[in-house]
Amino acid sequence: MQFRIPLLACLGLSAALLLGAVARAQPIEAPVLESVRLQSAVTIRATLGTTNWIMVADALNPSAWRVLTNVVVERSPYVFIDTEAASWQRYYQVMAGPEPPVTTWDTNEWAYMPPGTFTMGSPEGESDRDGDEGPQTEVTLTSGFWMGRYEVTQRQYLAVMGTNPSYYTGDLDRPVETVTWDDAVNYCAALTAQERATGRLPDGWEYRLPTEAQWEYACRAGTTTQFSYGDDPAYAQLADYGWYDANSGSQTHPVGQKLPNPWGLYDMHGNVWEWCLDFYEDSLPGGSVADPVGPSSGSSRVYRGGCWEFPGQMCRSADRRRVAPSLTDRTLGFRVAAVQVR
Ligand SMILES: [Ca+2]
Ligand SMILES: [Ca+2]
Repeated sequence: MQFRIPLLACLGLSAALLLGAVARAQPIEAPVLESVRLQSAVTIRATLGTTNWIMVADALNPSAWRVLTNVVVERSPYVFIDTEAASWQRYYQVMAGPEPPVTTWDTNEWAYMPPGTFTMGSPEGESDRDGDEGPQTEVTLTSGFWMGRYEVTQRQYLAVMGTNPSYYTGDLDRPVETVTWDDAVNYCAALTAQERATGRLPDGWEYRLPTEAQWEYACRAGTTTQFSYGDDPAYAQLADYGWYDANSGSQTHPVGQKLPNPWGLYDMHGNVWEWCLDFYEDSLPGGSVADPVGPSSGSSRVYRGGCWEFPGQMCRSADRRRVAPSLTDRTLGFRVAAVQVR
């Protein structure tokens, strides 16, 4: 008699994956179930020293691949343990990375955004589109960067800055809000100084607000639809991915409670709006551009992604908002990128 535990696997693009899950049969004695596996062990065979991305998809939706993490293969075969909940019912594949990114960051907190090209802005026919979401622009980001999987929490802000300006207190895992653009920039600078002092931040890297293009690239995660999970003109699925006026109960919520986007980022749609680095301009540049940083001067800064207080249309991937950088609001927070500066 055998016990089979339902692990699902599909073979990868560049290396075979083996998922082992069969308890050893004892043909004569009564069967004993020695352990129940709650995690998946994924075996990778690949060239030593190469970086490989482990991709996962929900068993019910195998087309929705996302990057779980990247690993540098130091021996082959290499065994990777997926520690996330419900890992036993996932599909896996592994893809070769373009080059080894710096692997300083804890992949539970940070996701690597590979260099690439995407279409920024929305098509003219997109439902509930605003006029400043065009013309659609082909944007190339020539460097990979790391993006916080979560909005900066009150716990993180308090640890770095020593204060918590937030309106919705009572749970430090809620996102920090009621921060000016300068507060957000100062947090990034303080975090950079702190992590440099401890030797955790590699030379040539710093923490920064994402540019608006980096933010939308990370939000879209390879998608071209209204949301990173597809088109949803009636906002029928948005509650699975974010907090907005229809489901928030008029307040922020602890980060990371909804489904992530395809690159493993949480709350890119809703919860708190997120400051970006750029000054606001009422149109996109159009054509093809590389590493855009927005206009060189202006009176307002960009913020993106929708929030708990406003309708679903403002949570769309392309939606843009602006405000004076000195303003604070209980709907407005930020997330941090780690970028290479030289
Ligand atoms: Ca958000
Ligand atoms: Ca807008």
